[in-house]
Amino acid sequence: MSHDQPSLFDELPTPKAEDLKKATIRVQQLHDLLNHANHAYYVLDDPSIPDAEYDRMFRELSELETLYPVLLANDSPTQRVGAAPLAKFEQVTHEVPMLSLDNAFVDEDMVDFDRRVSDRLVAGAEIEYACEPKLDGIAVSLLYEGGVLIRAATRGDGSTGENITQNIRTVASIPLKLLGDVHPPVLEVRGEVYMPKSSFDALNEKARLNDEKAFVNPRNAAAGSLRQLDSKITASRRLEFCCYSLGRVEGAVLPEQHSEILAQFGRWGFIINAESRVVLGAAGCQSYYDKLAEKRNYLAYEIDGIVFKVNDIGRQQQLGFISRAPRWAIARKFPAQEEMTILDDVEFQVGRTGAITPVARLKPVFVGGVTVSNATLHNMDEIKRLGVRVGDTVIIRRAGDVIPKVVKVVLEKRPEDTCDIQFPKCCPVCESRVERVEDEAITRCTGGLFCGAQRKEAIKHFASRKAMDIDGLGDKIVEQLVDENLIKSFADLYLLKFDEVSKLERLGEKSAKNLLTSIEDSKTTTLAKFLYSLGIREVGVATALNLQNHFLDIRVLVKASFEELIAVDDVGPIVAKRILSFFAEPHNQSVIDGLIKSGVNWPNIEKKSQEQMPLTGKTYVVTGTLLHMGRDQAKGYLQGLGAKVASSVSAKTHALVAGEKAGSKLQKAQDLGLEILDENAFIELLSQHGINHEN
Ligand code: I6G
Repeated sequence: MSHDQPSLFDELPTPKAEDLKKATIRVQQLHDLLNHANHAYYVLDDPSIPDAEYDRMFRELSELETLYPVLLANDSPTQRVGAAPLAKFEQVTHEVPMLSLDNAFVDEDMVDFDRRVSDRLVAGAEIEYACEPKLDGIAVSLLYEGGVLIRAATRGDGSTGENITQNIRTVASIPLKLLGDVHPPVLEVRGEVYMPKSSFDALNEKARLNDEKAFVNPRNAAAGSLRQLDSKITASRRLEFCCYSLGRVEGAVLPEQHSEILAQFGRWGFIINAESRVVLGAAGCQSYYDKLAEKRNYLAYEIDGIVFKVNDIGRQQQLGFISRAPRWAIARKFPAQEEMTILDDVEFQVGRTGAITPVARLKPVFVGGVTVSNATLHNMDEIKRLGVRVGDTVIIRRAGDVIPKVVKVVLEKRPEDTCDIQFPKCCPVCESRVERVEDEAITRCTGGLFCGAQRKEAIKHFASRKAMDIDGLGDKIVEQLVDENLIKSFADLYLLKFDEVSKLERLGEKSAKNLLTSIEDSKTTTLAKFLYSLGIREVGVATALNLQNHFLDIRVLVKASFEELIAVDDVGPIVAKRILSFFAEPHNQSVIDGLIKSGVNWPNIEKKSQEQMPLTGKTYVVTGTLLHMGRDQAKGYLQGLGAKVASSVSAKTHALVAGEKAGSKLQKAQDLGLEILDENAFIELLSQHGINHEN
């Protein structure tokens, strides 16, 4: 081998001092630029530079670190992507123990807490409390020296935890270096690592698609993600951190109010909970609790209670501790969202589209603030994944307003006489054949409207507010009408006689008359509502409106080809196929003919010009509660202006219309840096285009 050629074993050439100096300065600049961009994006929700610029700077920094390994620092933004896997976590001793909090379960516990605090302080005046949501995550301690994150640890038993520094470095909202120029030489920040609801849903959805075990709740998902020896896995999970207290501090004096310390943490680059407030006395605590209890389901993250702390640090010191818990703080808990109970039986329900869903019949249990005796088991795949049997002890979860779910079997409590769950061989209602479509987890009854269950559900849907809007035709009446064989198809509704209706249970003469008037009134509708009411699979309110605006005339729509259908906004190949097969079915054609013959009608629609469709090509999402109009009304306005209305936020979304209590969609839109219109801004947009929402 020629001596001119560098050998693999040669030392790397020493960089020229001048080049190294230049690189050092640039690396420092890139650290600052990337740290600020990261803070703006993940903490302030207000991106300061385009993603592409961030990526360019990130690449430049990585290249410099490869070229000059001496410049690769632990607090480099490139270290957020994860490092080499560990063999095990090292133990860490907390110099200031990480304590736990006393709990309050009922209103009176809070009054008692406030009284205990006041009595000890002999204060006279009402006590000021700092309050904030108690995030359902994992408590961690972050140690900064000279403003640089040098160690992160779990709480463990409060005295000893595990060193999870590599994993914590991957959490984007944790500063690797504190912002600002002045920070204590030693600072320990404590708080909660948690997984936002939207990230949890996405993670579990992926797990289900890959036939992997889903996490029971966001807390377990956060814990599982932090417990990874391979920090690249942690980096792939979207975790967040919210700080809530101070641990060790050396060489600096911090503010004398807890709320001020939090504000200082914010200036150093941490997320401070946006719901944090300071209130006065037990009454202030109660009203904060009530407000947050209402807001709980709409928050982007799960909380299991509220923490109240005496705001004044001097008073905290006066109060001190009692057996491992501070006397100056308390966690007021919300009703638990998970409980254990027994699975007594599994029944199979048939829905509007024939989907057969296993429903768990449970020993009644109080969970999430209500008594639950039924929970969904989704489908047979889910039953297999859970490994559940009748007689098992199961964990039920009811988070927010969603249907309670069976999330886990407690195998240790399994008795000997549990029974296997068998899927019915035929429809449990009409005994028709059942079929499982390839690639779908759902098994369906093939009976169509012959099946009483499907008929009931189809008619309930037909009569519902967003469909034909038949006031007074509630579920119980539909069930009686079908059971009494008074209606077999939608059009039969328009043939109902007073004598038939008035003899139904719970319907007097007056209600029967009113019902017949509502049925008559429903005949005049819109094409979109009519299409939605037919219950074509995959055709929701938004798609029905798109179909109406595109085809204008039902005679054109029923003859549309696949190519013509996929030219409609938001109609993809799957939806197009569903529409084609619906209109190809002779039975459905006669249902439509029958309804039109009964007098169902809608006004003709004129094709709008381009000027009347100024939002063409833009996709909007509407979320939260709008105070001046319904969400469907808002969607209708947008579609009328040519916009597409989608149900979920993605990079393709142009803007989000966010009403009150907007939850995870708002969070995601903020994450993506999308335009967000509150209700006033939306009303302004409408009025710019000549729409007055009050008309
Ligand atoms: O576990 C906790 C959750 C939230 C806390 C806490 C907190 O403040 C919002 N604060 C302290 C002081 C402790 N645990 C010990």
